[in-house]
Order: sequence, then structure tokens, then C-alpha cells
Amino acid sequence: MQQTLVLVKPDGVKKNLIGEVVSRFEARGLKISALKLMKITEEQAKFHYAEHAEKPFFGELVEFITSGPVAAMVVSGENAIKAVRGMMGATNPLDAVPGSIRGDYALTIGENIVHGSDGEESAAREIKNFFTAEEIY
Ligand code: D4T
Repeated sequence: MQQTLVLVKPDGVKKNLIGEVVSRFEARGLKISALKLMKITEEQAKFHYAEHAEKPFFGELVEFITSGPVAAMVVSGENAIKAVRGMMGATNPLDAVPGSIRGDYALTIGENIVHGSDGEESAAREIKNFFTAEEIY
């Protein structure tokens, strides 16, 4: 059993894709253990993207993720981290296969609809950044 942090980013929320993303996970057999619409603070964004702090696109990353509400969720299940990453598709939507979320709904790396944790350590850190233990079922 694994838990992973998924964000439907501001572009995905604007494109009315929250339900589509949630229903894909549910159809696959994954559980939604927590879910809320929220505006990420600059502090949360910087913590979330700490590994990219030195990258040239860091400023844009923080600006974009705080530009509007996101749908934050904890997705649970057997190998949930890998399952979700596979369903999201490659980071650059141009490399994401059709049938994946990014392959079906995105064109640019700066606006790629979803985020999913890339490992158990980052999942634990990211979940804590957005949810208290009481908010997770
Ligand atoms: P996220 O974190 O959004 O799920 O994306 P990935 O885990 O698939 O990819 P990442 O951490 O390498 O990138 C984080 C975030 O930065 C954007 N990005 C990335 C960007 O705007 N320009 C770039 O050159 C790269 C590499 C897209 C996702």
C-alpha cells in the first residue's frame, strides 16, 4: 500500500479536468484518500519544488502553481506512486503517450495539468505539505 500526492494544477482546474483526473484514478482501482480545492501559498510552493530551487525555471514554476486554485489529493493503492506516474505520462507533454493524462490534455511542459510524487520519500514530504493526518482517510 502506498500513498502519493497528486495536484491538478491551475491549468487543469481552469480546463475543468478535476473530475476527469479523479475518475481515471478511481477507474484504475486507486482510492482518493483526501481531496481539496486550495490556493497554494508561496511558502508551500517553494517547499514543494525545493529540488528545483537552483533551476532557471524555478520562479515561473512557483508563480504558475500559485496562480489559481489546485485540486490537491492523496491517492492510495498498491504501487500508487508508479501507477499514477504512468497514468500522468512524461513531464513534457510532447513525449507523453496518447492515453496518458498529459498525452491527452497538454502540449507544453510549463502547463502539464498534473503533478504526482516521484518516490516514497517525496510523497511523504509532499503530503505533509498539504494535508494534516486528520484530513486523510
Ligand atoms: P511534476 O513535479 O509537476 O509532477 O513534474 P515531474 O515530476 O514530472 O517533473 P519535474 O519534477 O522534473 O518538473 C517539475 C515541474 O517543472 C516544470 N518544468 C520542468 C518546466 O517548467 N521546465 C523544465 O525545463 C522542466 C524540466 C514541469 C514540471
